[in-house]
Amino acid sequence: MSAKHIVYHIPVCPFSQRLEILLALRGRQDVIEFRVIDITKPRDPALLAKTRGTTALPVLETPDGRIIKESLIVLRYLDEVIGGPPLRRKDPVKHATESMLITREGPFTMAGYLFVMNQDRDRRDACADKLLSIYRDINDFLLEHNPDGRYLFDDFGLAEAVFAPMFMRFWFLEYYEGFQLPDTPEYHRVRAWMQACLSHEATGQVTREEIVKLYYDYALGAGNGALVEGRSVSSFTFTPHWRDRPWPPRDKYGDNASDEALGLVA
Ligand SMILES: N[C@@H](CCC(=O)N[C@@H](CS)C(=O)NCC(=O)O)C(=O)O
Repeated sequence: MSAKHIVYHIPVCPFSQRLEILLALRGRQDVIEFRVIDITKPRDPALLAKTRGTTALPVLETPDGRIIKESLIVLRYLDEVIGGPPLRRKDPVKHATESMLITREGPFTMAGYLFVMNQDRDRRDACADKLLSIYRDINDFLLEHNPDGRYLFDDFGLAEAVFAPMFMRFWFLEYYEGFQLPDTPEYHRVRAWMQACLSHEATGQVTREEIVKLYYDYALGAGNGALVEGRSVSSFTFTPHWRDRPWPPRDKYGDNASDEALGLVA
């Protein structure tokens, strides 16, 4: 791959991190020019014209101007066009197996995001149960295909690049919901997989502190840079930098913190 591809993205976005993980694994961060989009501001009409009106990111623009959307598709595309050992398994049965695991990412992501965004304390247990049922399903899948390993197969591959960013985002559940995987056998295999993904050197693009601070508004039910009632700055803002802000309150069901208390205004 010679000419540069462009990826329009939102820093800290898990879907975009999938692509960053692939580049880190290949040591080829040079092949993509990442252009940062501020989700708290109106979208540039020129970009909207390219995407034909859709706003979800990441979006990849090929050197000849074609637009490719959806992180799983962009990931598979880049896996093919960037030189080096592919993330996807070459063996057709193994590739089918990793693809079956990847079909779980949508429901998994949805369950985690609905949980963090839930504002009704009485629905908390139902949200946790839903997410735990998916963890158990993944646990069972991993036991079926590689009972004694850490990854789905021998090493970090396509399924790991897809799930690792979500395991990291779900640090917001630990912080805002006190959610932990129970220490019982039905979660041991998925916990080992999760830990292997989180400790892999190619997944270090974001930190727990960054996620907890930026996703505070999600914990109040406001996603995608939307403003929480009574606030004038989104927790997704670029300035002040998240490092310079205090940790948000853990109790998402209590009083909402102000812009000032969150360190969002000078
Ligand atoms: N299914 C999409 C989801 C992408 C997505 O939801 N991205 C979020 C950022 S994490 C986004 O762009 N939100 C802003 C918007 O949708 O306008 C993918 O895998 O690429």
